[in-house]
Amino acid sequence: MVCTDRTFVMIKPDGVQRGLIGDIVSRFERRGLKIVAMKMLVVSDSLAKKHYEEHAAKPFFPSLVSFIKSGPVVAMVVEGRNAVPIVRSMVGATSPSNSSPGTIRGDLALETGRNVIHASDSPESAKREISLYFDNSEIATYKRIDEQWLY
Ligand code: RTP
Ligand code: MG
Repeated sequence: MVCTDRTFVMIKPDGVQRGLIGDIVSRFERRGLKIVAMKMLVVSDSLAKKHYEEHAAKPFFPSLVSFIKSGPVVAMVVEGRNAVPIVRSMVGATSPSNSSPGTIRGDLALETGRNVIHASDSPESAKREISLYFDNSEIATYKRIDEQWLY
């Protein structure tokens, strides 16, 4: 049975500037996850603050917000069974020094403040973050040719 669990993923400004978009998208595609929405944008101050509002009181909040606004990002909606935990496990730990090789941060990043990618940490966060970045009309419905072998 095809599944529609969805998560929100964003390649951060460092990932875009370092030319890592293709590598990162390819990992999700090869895993069997389906990209159902994707766009490049520069995040506004208000959107950055809303996105990371859970961290508003933390000392790193101002630098996190200014980093997220510092260049274009690639925002995506990724779909597939257990998409939220699977994508988090592919992303790795918040600190790249704790991220295993084979994860995106473990392969591609060195510092917590430059950790290449964001992914939702729960289905509730995914729903909230998807609606911050995408209208329903921007999310595609289609069948991937390998779906009958994935599920
Ligand atoms: P993200 O939300 O970006 O996917 O990262 P995460 O869930 O792995 O980590 P989270 O705790 O949500 O933190 C959000 C981002 O804030 C920066 N950060 N800096 N101690 C620090 O300096 C610190 N802690 C977190 C990181 O860029 C992290 O991804
Ligand atoms: Mg987080």
